Amino acid sequence: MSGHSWGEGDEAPGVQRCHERGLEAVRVVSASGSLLVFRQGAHVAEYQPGSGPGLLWLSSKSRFERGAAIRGGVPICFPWFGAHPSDPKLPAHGFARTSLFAYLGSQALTNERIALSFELCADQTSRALWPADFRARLRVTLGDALELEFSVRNTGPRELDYEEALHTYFSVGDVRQIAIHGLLGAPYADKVTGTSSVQDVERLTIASETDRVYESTKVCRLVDPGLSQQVVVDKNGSATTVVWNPLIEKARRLSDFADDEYLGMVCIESANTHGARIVLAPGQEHSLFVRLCREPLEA
Ligand code: TA6
Repeated sequence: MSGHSWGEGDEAPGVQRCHERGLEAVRVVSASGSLLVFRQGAHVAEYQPGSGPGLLWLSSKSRFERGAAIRGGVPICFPWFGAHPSDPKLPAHGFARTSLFAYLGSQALTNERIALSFELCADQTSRALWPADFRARLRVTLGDALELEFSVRNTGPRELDYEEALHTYFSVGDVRQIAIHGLLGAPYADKVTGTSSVQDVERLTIASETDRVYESTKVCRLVDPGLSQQVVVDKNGSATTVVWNPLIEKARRLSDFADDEYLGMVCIESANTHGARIVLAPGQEHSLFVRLCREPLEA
């Protein structure tokens, strides 16, 4: 799918179209922090809130080539999550993350917030992979937090049925010391053991390969003693929260993941998958909204 434009218009203060690692990108630098979004996949790759380390993890082994998935940041998974349900040759997590979005431009908003917008519309390439008509947009807003809104409109005459995720990779000090709060009581599918269970403790910690799909609409809090911070992951329009860390064995099997990098990351993904698919009638639209905010560790 090709984008329609590379944004010829004027930009908001601090916004610059650029090339990073050979790919078209948009960089924002403002009093609130900095942001880098690749046009391919409308992929938010870097986010640095104010001072302190970047919030998002990016593998040192990630590929940055047209059509290749970027390992880290916030991949957009659409219109399916994980492996394609019937064709293993199709890319995991759908085609949006390797498609060239159109860059629609930037906007200066109140409270010195800056918003970037990207769009992907169905075309013959996408229809060969998924026979549907859609208009997908990502709006990224940099302010005292990072807000991402992924919206899909059904522009065709038939019902649209899809899965989606903002597959966020967070940087952590040491994954063995973190705890994820907010999932207590949520049922989940454990993709490592193939079983189903319910989160029965408040603090979800990572001691082995973890790949869990929670039925949860709630706010999560990533408590990270290693970086002396916590990150609040708030969301709307998402019925599923996925928590993933490959730990060492799976990390070793991934070519774009250095063997010891699993220690410095965890995915908390805001999704609609595993029974929480989105179904849109012609003309209907759905938005998945995520707000990421770094806070000091609570005393
Ligand atoms: O979100 C968890 C997951 O589905 C895992 O099963 C693992 O495959 C991870 O995504 C990585 O996906 P990717 O396609 O980015 O390699």
